[in-house]
Amino acid sequence: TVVVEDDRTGLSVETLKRAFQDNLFYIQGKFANIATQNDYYMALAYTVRDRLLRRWLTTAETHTHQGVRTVAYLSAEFLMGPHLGNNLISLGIYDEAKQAITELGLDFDALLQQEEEPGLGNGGLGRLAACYLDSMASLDIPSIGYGIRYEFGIFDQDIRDGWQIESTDKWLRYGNPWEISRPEWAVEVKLGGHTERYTDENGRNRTRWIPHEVVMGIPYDTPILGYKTNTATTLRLWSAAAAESFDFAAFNSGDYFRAVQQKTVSETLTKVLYPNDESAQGKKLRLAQQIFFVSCSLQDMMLILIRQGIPLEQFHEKFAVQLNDTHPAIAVAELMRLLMDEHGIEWDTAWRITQKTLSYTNHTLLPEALERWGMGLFSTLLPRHLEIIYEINSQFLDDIRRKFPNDDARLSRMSLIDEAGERYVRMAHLACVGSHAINGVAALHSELLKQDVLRDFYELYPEKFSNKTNGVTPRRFMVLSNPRLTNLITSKIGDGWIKHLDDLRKLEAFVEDADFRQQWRDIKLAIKQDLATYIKQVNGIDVDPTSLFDIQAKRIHEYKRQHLDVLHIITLYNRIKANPDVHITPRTFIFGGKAAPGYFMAKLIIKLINSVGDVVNNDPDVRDRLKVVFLKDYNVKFAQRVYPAADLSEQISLAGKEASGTGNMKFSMNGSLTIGTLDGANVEIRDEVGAENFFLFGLTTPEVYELKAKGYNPYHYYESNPALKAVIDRIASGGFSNGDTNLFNPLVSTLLYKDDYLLLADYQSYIDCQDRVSQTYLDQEYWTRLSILNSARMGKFSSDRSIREYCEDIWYVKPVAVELKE
Ligand code: 26Q
Repeated sequence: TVVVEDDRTGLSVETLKRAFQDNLFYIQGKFANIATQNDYYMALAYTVRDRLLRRWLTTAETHTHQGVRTVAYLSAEFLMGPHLGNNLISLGIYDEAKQAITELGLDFDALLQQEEEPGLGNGGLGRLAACYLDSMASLDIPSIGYGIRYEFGIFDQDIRDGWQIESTDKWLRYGNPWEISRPEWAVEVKLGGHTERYTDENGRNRTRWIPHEVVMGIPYDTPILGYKTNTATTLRLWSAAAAESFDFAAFNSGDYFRAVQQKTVSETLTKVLYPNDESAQGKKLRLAQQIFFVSCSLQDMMLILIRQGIPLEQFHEKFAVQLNDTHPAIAVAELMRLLMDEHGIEWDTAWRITQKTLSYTNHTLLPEALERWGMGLFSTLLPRHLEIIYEINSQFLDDIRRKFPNDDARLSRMSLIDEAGERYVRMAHLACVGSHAINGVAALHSELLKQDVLRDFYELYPEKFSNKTNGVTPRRFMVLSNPRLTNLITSKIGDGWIKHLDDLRKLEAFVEDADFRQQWRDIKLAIKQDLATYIKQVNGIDVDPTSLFDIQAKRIHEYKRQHLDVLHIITLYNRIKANPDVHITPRTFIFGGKAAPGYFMAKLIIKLINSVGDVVNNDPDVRDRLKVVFLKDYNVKFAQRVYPAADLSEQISLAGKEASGTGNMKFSMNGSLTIGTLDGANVEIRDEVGAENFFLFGLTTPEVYELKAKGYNPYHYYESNPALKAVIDRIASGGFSNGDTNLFNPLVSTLLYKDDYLLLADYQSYIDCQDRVSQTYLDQEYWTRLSILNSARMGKFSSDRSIREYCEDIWYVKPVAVELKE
């Protein structure tokens, strides 16, 4: 008998080839002889999407019919990375697809590289949301991600003359095969205007909001398939559109142009992602983006219940809503408003529902990153929300008075309204009051929240607080990004580790196997060779793949201290200049990361890295022992190639500043060693891998507080440490700026006279530690043992573990199996 698989679902190589050619013709509308690389990519993407659809629709149907509680993950950012490779892995047809494409005479890897990633996030927070969607789907947790479909994501970065140049990220230019728009499920969002009281048909006093403006939210859905399971959840992103029905007045009066103009105003709402991480300036458009996606999402959840005839009094039984930082914190007031004003539920009931529904994750300890909105702006855009916030605040302050009588200082510290000078709404306070659970993202961070940033809230509601250490998905950051290492690991311990990352411990049994160590080393070298080829192509720099690849890849920020890394490079350079025959372990210093466009100091750090590179890379005295490379336009797609290539991962933020970090986990899983401070999740990584397998340096958080309290004087370190002085002097005297002593002056004087992030205090400890790294690298057998142990002991940092903890302690949700019907 001849069995012919369905072209839309069949998984054999033959069927994949047929389906691909079919899609090239019928979707892209091309004969093969004129098809572009992008046409081929699209044809493959649609071939894969077809194979997700049955699971996707069946998952939605199963969750609806079972009436289970669903996690709604609200995030202003989802940094998903390319979908194609990941979906092939989840479907379990990566090898089949590769064979099919190769047999058609095409370059499979080139097709994967063709995908333009949706860069709808800045960095760690957005990528965490993406890892959590992957883990929730992989663990069969009913879940949906809600966010914003920015037309322009994080800017593209180019480097010209050593400086960062930004350009717009036109990710939708060639279409997006992964999303399906659902205009039939559009909702309306109100903005501006004023409120009115009225008495309803039951004689109750109600409030009505007469907006200045109404914007439509159109949902775009992307399937999120779990790894080797039938569960495929949804990422639902909202795009703003003009409410056609709204400005009838303008149409009717014949003011066609005003009506069309209104349309462009509405549509600017979701035009662009704000590119500043870790700093919150109060921009009106940003607040409008927040209320827009939060209102769309909450209305959407309500419609899902209403369509099923479920009363909204059960809202909290059907949805657990997680707030990814304070960006969606307006949900506290918006959920209250929708329940009361739009659905007639009484305050007390609405408040119980709200608190039981919402929970809040904090991602920062930096005071400048705490969101607050000026009262003028807030009341103009959200007059009704402000009334609700005042009422929440008045009840909240009564609560505090009962528990802490006669403590006015506490009242003003905790109030939802900052009244010290100009008045502001404090979004973190709103999130804390409106949620039943508050968490930090690493053990140290959660402790510091309780002791410091949210101390008053901890004293009032200790039971709300917990820690949920971040994790990352091993599907994308090992299986997809590092196939060679994945195959080696699987050949030794089977593939169970991909879903149960703790199983990596089984690798410890092979640490003393010289053959295994050789294979481990060979793989690392091959990956480094690939990156060296890329560096040659893009940067035109020759790097030695056997040199120590020392990588710092993350957003550029003073607290992350990329410039401390630079001080080390210059220290080595000075040693060479003093004695060209000095022994130096050859190193390639690799940096990647974007600076917020308005963050001058971060941009100057990029310029410094490139300037130091120009000098060091071209000085014959260096004899190619040191190379410095800045990799432009660091994004998820590129990150996947970078993590596996590192020997050493730089995690050198000042203790007490990095909430968690997640790049630290991705590097270590792929067999990189870490040089790091006791900050964020580094503390837990070191606990897991063992102190003897981690290069630790620097002040601890209490030491930082102590030093600052007694009066920190950076200049003293400069004066009393000749090596440090020589480094700073070389920068200041124009050694990396052709004699120009002005260029880096802002950086130099900040270090000498302010140094908020204590680079000079940590300098010697860092240099000593780096010297131990260089010494250790000379013994390749020993280094390889440490590398293997790092991977083997990273099980805790799977985002699957994080998600299990959220499910258990905060969301109270359980897995739901999805059965595919024939
Ligand atoms: C806020 C207001 C206005 C404009 C922009 C913003 C904004 C945007 C993005 C503020 C902060 C962010 C991003 C923060 C972020 O990525 N934080 C990181 O979160 C990771 C996941 O928990 C942690 O691992 C990192 O330590 C933390 O820095």
